[in-house]
Amino acid sequence: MRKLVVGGAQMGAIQKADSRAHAVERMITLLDQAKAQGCTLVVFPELTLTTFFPRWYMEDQEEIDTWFEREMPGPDTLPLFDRAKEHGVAISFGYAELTPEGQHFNTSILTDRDANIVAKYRKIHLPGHAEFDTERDFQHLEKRYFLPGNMGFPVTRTMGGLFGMCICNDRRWPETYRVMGLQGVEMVMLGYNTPSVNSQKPAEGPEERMFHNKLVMQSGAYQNSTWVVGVAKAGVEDGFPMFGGSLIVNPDGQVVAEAKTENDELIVHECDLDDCTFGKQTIFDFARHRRIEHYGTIASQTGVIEPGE
Ligand code: ING
Repeated sequence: MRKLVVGGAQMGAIQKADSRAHAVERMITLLDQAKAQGCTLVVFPELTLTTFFPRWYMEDQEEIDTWFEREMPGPDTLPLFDRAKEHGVAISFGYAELTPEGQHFNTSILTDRDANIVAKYRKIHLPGHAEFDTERDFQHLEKRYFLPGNMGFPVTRTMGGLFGMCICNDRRWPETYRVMGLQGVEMVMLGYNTPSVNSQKPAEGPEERMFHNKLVMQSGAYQNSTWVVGVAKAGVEDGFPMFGGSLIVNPDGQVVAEAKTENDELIVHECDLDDCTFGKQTIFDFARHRRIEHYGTIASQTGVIEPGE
């Protein structure tokens, strides 16, 4: 058995005026709760240090850059790394990364239990748009503020298993899980900031969006026989609602832990990485069952090409 007690540290709303230091204090409180419940790994949301700023249209790059971290850990996040090291708890969380070369990414990291960063991921599937969209009830400008990730979907051997990360919209794309599945991933950690309503389809409310949220993470887990830990930043940020629904899914696709609120809330589950083995050796033994000679278009074609009339 390769058991580890995993915490999903859902964060409630972070207002535009809130400081990073305040967000980190809340993260540390959740980390302390996780330690008290025996967690050795805690997963936090996407962009967990600030409000979801891609909802705001900005033109001035200096203003945009105020939402990004130039170093990790930096002065605001060092207290989090120090407490994680003190507790001997590995952490994964998302933030906006500004590289020394001036590139902007929606990034997530994973540390070991000594607070050393052992893996980094940069969000590949960027939803939304790059210019102000008058048709939307609210903006979703990730294509304006971030570059697509340039690190692929890496899987890292750590804590006795194989761990991978993705971020928010990535969870809706089966390719995300399969590329990690083809590396033997046993736990996918992801954070998300998902509006409770569809800015382009007002009729699509929280219930349907929560259905999709669970559907994609349960499918990804089952079809690749891996654990999935999905953690929300939820609540109402400056009037804009985002849903919660943080959850832990086992390799059979079953939800084994789920948040009940849209506030700071810790969910915890003891995950046995060996539970991935049966699926990987039977129904999803990729080497025995996949027929890649028929899959070419998945990697060679971006959009739809319909058959001729
Ligand atoms: N947020 C949303 C997400 O993928 C979205 C954007 C919502 C896209 C609903 C499509 C449908 O959960 C982020 N940050 O990607």
